[in-house]
Amino acid sequence: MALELYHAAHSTCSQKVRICLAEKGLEWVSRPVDFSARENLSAEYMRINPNGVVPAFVHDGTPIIESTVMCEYLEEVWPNEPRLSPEDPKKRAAMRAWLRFIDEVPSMAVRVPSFQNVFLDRFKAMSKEQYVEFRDSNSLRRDFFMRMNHTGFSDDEYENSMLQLRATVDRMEETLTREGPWLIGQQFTIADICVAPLFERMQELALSGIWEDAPAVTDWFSRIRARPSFETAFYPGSRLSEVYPEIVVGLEN
Ligand SMILES: N[C@@H](CCC(=O)N[C@@H](CS)C(=O)NCC(=O)O)C(=O)O
Repeated sequence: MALELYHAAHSTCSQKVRICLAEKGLEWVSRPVDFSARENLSAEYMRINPNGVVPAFVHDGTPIIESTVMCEYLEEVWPNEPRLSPEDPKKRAAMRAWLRFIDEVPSMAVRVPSFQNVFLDRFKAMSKEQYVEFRDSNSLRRDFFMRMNHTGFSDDEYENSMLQLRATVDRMEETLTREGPWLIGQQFTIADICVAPLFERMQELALSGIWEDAPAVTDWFSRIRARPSFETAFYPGSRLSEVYPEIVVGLEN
């Protein structure tokens, strides 16, 4: 069964699907999407993912989009290799609540420091007119690029994203302390997978101080990083520090 993954090496949403694929031991065909060439907004790609974002995969000719939905799809089509969701409906509901929270809160919040501290230079290099043209070419993301503006997010917006990331850590710390070692107790699930690349991103952005006083989260992150699937998903060249070495190294100081 051919599984073609449209993705970007350093995109956190792509990384979570790649962890899931690696956990399941599935073969896939790589279809890289180049943001700088705006391939994500090309008519050809928009036929696969009308949201103009990565990842997406095409499985036996059918496009499947939304990274969390894609992880759940993999779980449904390949349920036991290994199982990555609980059988008990109450625990499944708890997992899905985490997935919703992860999509709505930290996945959104982490974009602010990512763009502010790393990707912004790419936009600053544009003239005002080029930026407006770029911003307006993507109606679904226009609001985000309005808020970022040509010169960066407001202090309030940046602070708000930090508070949301900290609230995520607090919620995870409480859950992991009460019923770890994973977010859904004994079972490693898609919920752990979906939030892990956000921690890797924060670490690369020199934001690991957000969880330095959260021992259960620190332990959770080191265990998830030690899984072979993590290494497979973060193949050489897929870390932010490899794509933007000159910027990310500067963040450490
Ligand atoms: N809800 C979507 C979000 C996907 C998303 O935002 N992808 C980012 C990369 S992580 C993207 O494609 N960005 C394109 C851009 O910045 O123009 C999902 O989870 O698949």
